Amino acid sequence: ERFVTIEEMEAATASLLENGKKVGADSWQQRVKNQTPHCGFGEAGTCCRICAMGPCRITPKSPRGICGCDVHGIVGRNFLKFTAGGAATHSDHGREIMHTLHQTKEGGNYQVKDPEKLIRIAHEWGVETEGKDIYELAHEMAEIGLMEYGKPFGVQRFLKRAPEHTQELWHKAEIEPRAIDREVATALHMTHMGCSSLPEALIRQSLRSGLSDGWGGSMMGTEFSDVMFGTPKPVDTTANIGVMEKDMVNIVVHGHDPSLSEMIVYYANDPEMIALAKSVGAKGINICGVCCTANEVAMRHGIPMAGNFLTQENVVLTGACEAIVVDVQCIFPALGPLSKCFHTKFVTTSPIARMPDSEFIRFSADNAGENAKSIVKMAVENFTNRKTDLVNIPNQVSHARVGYSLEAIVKVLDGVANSQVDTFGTTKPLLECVTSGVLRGAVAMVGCNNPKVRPDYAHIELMKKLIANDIILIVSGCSAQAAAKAGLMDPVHAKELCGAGLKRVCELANIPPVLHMGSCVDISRMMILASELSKDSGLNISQLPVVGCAPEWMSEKAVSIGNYVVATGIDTFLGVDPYVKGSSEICDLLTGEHGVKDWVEANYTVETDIEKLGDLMIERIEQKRAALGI
Ligand code: NFS
Ligand code: SF4
Repeated sequence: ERFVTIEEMEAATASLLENGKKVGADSWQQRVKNQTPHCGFGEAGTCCRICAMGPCRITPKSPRGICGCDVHGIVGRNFLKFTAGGAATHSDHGREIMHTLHQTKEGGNYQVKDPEKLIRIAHEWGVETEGKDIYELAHEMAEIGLMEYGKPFGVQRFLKRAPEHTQELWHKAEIEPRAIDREVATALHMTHMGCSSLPEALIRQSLRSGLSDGWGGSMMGTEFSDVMFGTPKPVDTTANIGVMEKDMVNIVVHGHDPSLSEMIVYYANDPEMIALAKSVGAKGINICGVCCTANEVAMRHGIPMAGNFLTQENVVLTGACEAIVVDVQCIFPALGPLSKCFHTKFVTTSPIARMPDSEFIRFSADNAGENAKSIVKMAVENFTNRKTDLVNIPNQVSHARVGYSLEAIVKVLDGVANSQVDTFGTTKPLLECVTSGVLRGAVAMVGCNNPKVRPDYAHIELMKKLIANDIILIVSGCSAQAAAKAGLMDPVHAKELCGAGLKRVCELANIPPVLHMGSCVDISRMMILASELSKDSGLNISQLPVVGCAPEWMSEKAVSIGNYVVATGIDTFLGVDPYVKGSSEICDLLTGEHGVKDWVEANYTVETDIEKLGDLMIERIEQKRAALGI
């Protein structure tokens, strides 16, 4: 199959829900019905429950809370808290990676696979590398990186990667992020009862704590994951629910930190484990992924992607999932009771994400090998408990080429470069395509699914519309999986959906029109790409015909991302309102001409009509082109 339509995917989900009914399984589709309509105060952001005099709800009759806070202060505080939650989460993932880096050793569970990248970052950070053993350097870098979380003075080291102009804007706006934990703590301090209720101050701190994520915690997560597990290169894989194998032991990895999934992948290839799988009647062991973990292992090992956020229950509903192994973030607590309806083992591994009805196998750098092996073994032994009459794997699989790290993009661009040698190894060939109009621009599409938007529909339809208009897509997170499932990353066929210019670029560079850049922490890669484009063109980031989009976002992390993408100078388009519509002042600051736009030269657009959202992005890209006279 070339392309899988949204209707076909929905039909597959319907058949899986039927499967679930046979065993009395609950589903998010049902729970959405139970929760609708949502509380109007919560949706507008006008409910405050940060002190015990409340909760206070703002209405025309009661325009202020008991403390006297008005609606703008309440909405602004809620927005900042939401951001801080996301920044803390991404950054803590980055911190775990730094701890893993600190545990690397020759021949150990974790090693340095990209020493060149480690040395490159060490030089950037002014760390002496001469005469040092690579593991000695890794440990030193880990300690310095961990200090970025709590250092008493100074700002984030990676800010220097941004163009000078961007750094100046941050400095002037007083939003350069200091220690990462400090920005989270400052946000929580500001939002305590009786602290900040001035909208401008709350939004400035939202940008600042977002930046501490994108140019701090997430960037470290990405960069040092590459150091340990390898910098992604283009690799072919498959996506959609049909990647689960009827005759094999299926282990689904779900969550975010590659420290877990890398080890599971390793032991699934262990001859001893494969022999064990054969001895229980399976043809082998099939690992597939869900959510950002899927992105991590797809990009580095070509592991198939079974689904994204709102299809996480589907993998269990196939009746063919021996184990779903999770670490942190975006894991439905529903997986506990759901797995009980089938033979599936639901294995939690992190003290950060403990859930009822799961088997907890605590995972850490020193026991990673043993524990990964015992999880794989548990899954294999569970194969014989499968109820064959409940097995239903919809036959939907798409081909996808993934693995477009910045390093990989620069390399493929050499394919479209003209003979001028000075363009090799830079983003200049891409800029040439944009300047000449062969490409109109680029959209960074990211983020989750949300039942408020027809799941995957917005991602897929917007991408199709954009590539037909010669706009190249750079994607990550669950958006990337939506694209892969639909066939939009098919290296052979996806270009058929493009306008003539983009099609030509795909042919020359041998790339799909939708480039998979990784997980959500990898949106930091997009920030570096934008910076490189700016430096190579001499334009400010905000002048580039590039916008960001999260059409179906749902998590706190997504709001943190939105804030750092905007703060980096990239206009950002959302398909779901971040609970701010209750305050005209907050909306003006975020979406108007004289709020964040005055500080960082970019702002938000919120539009829940997806068709319109696409038109607005194209319009913005064309405006930026017109302003440049191209
Ligand atoms: Ni991103 Fe990854 Fe997906 Fe949304 Fe969740 S998996 S970090 S938050 S749901 S894109
Ligand atoms: Fe109400 Fe003010 Fe307390 Fe919020 S901080 S719950 S608005 S009294």
